[in-house]
This record gives sequence, structure tokens and C-alpha cells, in this order.
Amino acid sequence: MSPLILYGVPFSQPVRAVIWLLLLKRHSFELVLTNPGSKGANGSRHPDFLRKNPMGTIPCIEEPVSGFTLGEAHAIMTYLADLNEWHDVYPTDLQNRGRINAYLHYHHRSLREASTGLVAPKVRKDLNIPEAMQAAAKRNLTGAIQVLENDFLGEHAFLCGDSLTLADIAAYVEVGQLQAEFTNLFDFSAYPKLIEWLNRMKAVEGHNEVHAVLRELGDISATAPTMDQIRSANVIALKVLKQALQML
Ligand SMILES: N[C@@H](CCC(=O)N[C@@H](CS)C(=O)NCC(=O)O)C(=O)O
Repeated sequence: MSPLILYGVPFSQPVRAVIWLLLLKRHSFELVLTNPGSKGANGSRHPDFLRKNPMGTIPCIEEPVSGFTLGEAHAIMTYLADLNEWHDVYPTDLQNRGRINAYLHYHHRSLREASTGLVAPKVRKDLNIPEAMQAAAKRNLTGAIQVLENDFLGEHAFLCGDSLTLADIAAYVEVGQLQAEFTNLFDFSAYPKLIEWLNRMKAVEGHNEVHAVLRELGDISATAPTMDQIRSANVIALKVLKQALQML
């Protein structure tokens, strides 16, 4: 049977979240490289892609048999978890689920700002993100990191309890990318619980394969990578993912 299609590139944070869930659950998929923001063939703003995901963003999934398509990483992850009964990462208990959903909504104007405030200004100079927007994003991010430290991780090993859920995957692809071993764009030393959680997340199956793209790119704190370096990191990451998929 044809596998699920996932449109995106490994360098995209929300795409990484979906890939990680699929690897963790050993659910086979085909990654179709789709360039974010491009109107060209294989671009997320091309009319063919917009028919699949009118929001024009990656990730997007497509079920080959039904033709059903869906955008938005969190909608995709909750859909796949429900469809495949992955109740360990997305429990059916309404209160547990409610807390996970609360994090997934909160995420967009909080930890997601790691990309807007810190990563994108380095890797997407073409976007000319205004200084004021970068500063606001950094404030939101720092506030959210404090909320994780004090509240989400205050008494639990993971964001929504004592086991991994979709909330952890969504959060890690943003905050995890900032660690010294990857982009090296944030000093976590004032957040001991967050550091413990980051280390816990590194032991989750699929972590290394999903983050191959960042390991390949390395520390970008002093020098911004070129588009060629990002492209080449994506290509190398794709090979790592293909190997991982063959093992499923
Ligand atoms: N809220 C969306 C955000 C997706 C998103 O921002 N994707 C970026 C790549 S990381 C993108 O496709 N940008 C292209 C564009 O906006 O034109 C999700 O979580 O899936």
C-alpha cells in the first residue's frame, strides 16, 4: 500500500515534529521535498500545493488512497494520533487531552517564537524580519521558557505529565533547536528543569534522525549559514531519514 505522503523539508520545525511522531510510531511515510514560501514547482505557494493546503505552509500530509490532505503540524499530529489510536502520546481522557491541546494552542505565540526571534533572522535574511518583531518574539519566547520551567515542568518529567505527549514533541522542535549542540542561539543555564527535560527528550526514539539536519548545520550563532549550506543539510538529513524509514 502507498505510504502516507508528507510535504516539507527537514529544516522546518513543524515538519520535524510530524516526522518525529511518525518515526516514533514506526509509521512509514514518503517525504516529498517542498520548499517553504516558494511559488515555483515543489513550492508551498505553488497553486498545486495550495489546493492541498490553502494556508501555503509546510507540513502538509496527503493520504494516497482517499486523497485527504491536511495542513498545520498540530492538526496533523492529533489527527494521526486519533486515526492510529496512539493514545500514549494523545490520551483520550478529556482532562489530559485538554491540557495537551492547551499547550498546542499556546505554542504558536510562545515557543514557536524561537524560530521567528532567533533562527529565522539568521537563516532567512531575505525575510527582513523587523527588529521590533524579533524583539517581541524573543520576549514571548523567554516568557514561555520561564512558564515551562516553573509550571509545565514544575512537578512533572514531561510537559503534560510523567510521560511523553504530542506537546513535548511540538515544544522540543522549537526550543531544542537552540541548544549549543545545534544552532547555539540560547543560554539555558538559568533553567535547570528545562535542561533535564531537553536531555530526557534526546533519549526519545527518532530524536537523532530528526535532528540530523541541525547537527549537520551546526553552530550558527556567530555566522549565518548560506542557502547552499541549508540546502545541503536538508539533503544529508533526507538520506538519514530514508535510512531510518527503511528500518521501519
Ligand atoms: N502553524 C503552522 C506553521 C507552519 C510554517 O510556518 N511553516 C513554514 C516553514 S517552517 C512555511 O511553510 N513557511 C512558508 C510560508 O509561510 O510561505 C504549522 O504549525 O504547521
